[in-house]
Amino acid sequence: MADILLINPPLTQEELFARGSEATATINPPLGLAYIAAALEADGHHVEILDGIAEYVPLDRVAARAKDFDFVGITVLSSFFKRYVELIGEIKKVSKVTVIAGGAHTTVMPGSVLNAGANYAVVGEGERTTRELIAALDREKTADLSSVKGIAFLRDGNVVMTGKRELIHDLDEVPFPARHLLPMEKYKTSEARAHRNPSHALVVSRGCPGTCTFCSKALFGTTFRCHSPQRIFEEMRVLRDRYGAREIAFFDDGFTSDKNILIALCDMLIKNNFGLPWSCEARIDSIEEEMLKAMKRAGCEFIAYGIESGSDEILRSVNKKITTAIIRRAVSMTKSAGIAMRGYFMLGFVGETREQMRQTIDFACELELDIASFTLLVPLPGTVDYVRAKKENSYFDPEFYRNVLLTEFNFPDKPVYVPAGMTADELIEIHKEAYRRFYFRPLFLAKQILGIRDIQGAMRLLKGGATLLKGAAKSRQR
Ligand code: B12
Ligand code: SF4
Repeated sequence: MADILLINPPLTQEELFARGSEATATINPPLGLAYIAAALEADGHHVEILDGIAEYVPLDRVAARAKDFDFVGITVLSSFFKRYVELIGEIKKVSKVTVIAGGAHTTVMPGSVLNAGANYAVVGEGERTTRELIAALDREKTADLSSVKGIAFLRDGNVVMTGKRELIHDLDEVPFPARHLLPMEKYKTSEARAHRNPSHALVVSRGCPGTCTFCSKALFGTTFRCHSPQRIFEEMRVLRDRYGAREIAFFDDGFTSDKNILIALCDMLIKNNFGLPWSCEARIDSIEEEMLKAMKRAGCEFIAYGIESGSDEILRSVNKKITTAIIRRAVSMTKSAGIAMRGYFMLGFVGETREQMRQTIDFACELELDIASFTLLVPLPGTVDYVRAKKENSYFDPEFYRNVLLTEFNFPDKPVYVPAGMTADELIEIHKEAYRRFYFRPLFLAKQILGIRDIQGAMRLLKGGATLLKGAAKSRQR
C-alpha cells in the first residue's frame, strides 16, 4: 500500500483576496482532492491532504514534506497554473517522487502540466482512474499503463493519451469526500450568502448539458448526474452532526436540474425536521414555482443564478439558452417564494459593445436581486470563447495562465481580455460603474439598512461595504 500526499497549491492571503475581501469571502474545501482521497483510502492506501489555500505553507516546505511520500497528487485550475509550475519545480528539485496532476486545467491542457514536470495527468473525473493508476504503479513502477483509461504522460517528449475514461453514472458508488483529512474549521461561505458559520460546502451532481461559450466544462461531460436524495440527505447530516455545520451551501452548477430529486430531497428535509438553512446555485431556466415552494419549506434561504447579461443578443451569442424574459420571470417567482438571490453577471464578452454592457448594468439594477457580482470575461482554455478571443484579439495572450494568478476576477488590475474597439481602462471603468450603480442606489441602500435585524446583520453590511470600496479603490490605483 502506498503513502500519498494530495496538494491544493498554496496561495497567500494577499494573492487570494487581492481586493481585501478576506473578511467576507468564501474559502471552500478542495472537494476534488477529498473525493480522490476517499477512493484511495477505500483501497487501503495512506492519504494526507495539504490544502495550501486554507493554510498557506511556503513552497520549499511543501516540497520537503512531499519527499516522504510514494506519490504526490496536485489539483490544477487555470487560475493557479502558475503556482503549480513553481510548486512542482520545488518538489522535483529535492526528490524523485512520482507526481500526478488532475483537475479542470489538467483535463483541458494535459500537455502543459506534464511539460511542467508531472509524471502523469489524470484527465476528467478522477476517482476510478486514480485508483487504477496508483494500483498499477504501486505493483510495479514501470507498469504498462496503456490499459488505464483517462491518463496522459510524456513519451519521447510527446503527449500520449490512453483511452477515454467512461463517466461514473451512479454517483452514489463514490465514497463521501474524505473531509476528515481537511482542516474543516478553516472553511467558510461568503457572508453575503451564508449568515451562520460554519457553513459547509458540498457538490452533489456532475455534468451539464449546456453549451455556454465561456464555460470550462470538459471535466464532467454533458450528461447531468446526481446523487440520490438519500445520499444527499446523509451527507448533509454528516456536515451538521460531525462537522458542526450551522448552514449548508451547495456549489453544484445545476442543483435544480432534476426536479424529482430536488422535490424528494426537500420532502426528506421537511419530514426529518433537518433544521438547517441552506443555499444553492441554480440554472435559471430550470426553476419552477413548485420547486421554489418546496425549497423554501425545506430551508433554502438563498439561490445564486447565472444571469450573465441583460442583452438578449449577448445571451444568444454566448449560447446561454435563456432570455431576459425568462430571467425576469424566475427572479420574480423566487422573490415571491421569499428566497434571497444573487445574480452572477459578466462583462466584456467577445464582440460585446459598451451599450450592451450598460444594458447588463441597467438590467441588474432593475431586477429585484439582493446581491450581484460582475466578473470580466476570462477566456478559459478549452472554451469556445478562448478560440474566439485568440482569433479576434491581439490584446489577448492565449498563454495568460502561465503568467498570472487569477484567483479573483472581480477587480483585476489588468483584464485578461478586452473586446475589440475598447481599451482596458474603459473596460475597468465600466466594471467599477457596475458595482457603483448596483450597490450605491438609494433604494437598495435603504432596503439594506431597513433589513438589519441584529448586530451581525449590521457588521455584515459594514464589511461588505468596506470590501466594495476597497475593491474600487484598488482598481483606481492600477
Ligand atoms: C465550487 C467552485 C468554486 C469555489 C471553490 C473552489 C474549490 N476550492 O474547489 C469558489 C467559489 C471559491 C471558486 C472560485 C473560482 N473558480 Co470555481 N468552481 C467551483 C465548481 C462549481 C465546483 C468545484 C468542485 O468542487 N467540483 C466537484 C469536484 C469533485 O470536482 P473537481 O474538483 O474537479 O475534482 C474532480 C476532477 O477534477 C479530478 N481531480 C481534481 N483534482 C485532482 C487532483 C488529482 C491528483 C487527481 C488525480 C484528480 C483530480 O478528480 C475529482 C473527482 O472526480 C467548479 C465547476 C464544477 N462543476 O466542478 C468551478 C470551477 C472549478 N471554477 C472555475 C473557475 C474559473 C474559478 C475562478 C477562477 C472564478 C473566479 N471568478 O474567480 C475562481 C478561482 C479559485 C481559485 N482558488 O483559484 C473553473 C475552472 C476552469 C479551469 N480551466 O481551471 C470551473 C471548472 C468552472 C467552469 N466550468 O468554468 N470555484
Ligand atoms: S455556465 Fe452553467 S449552464 Fe452554462 S455550460 Fe457551464 S455549467 Fe452549464
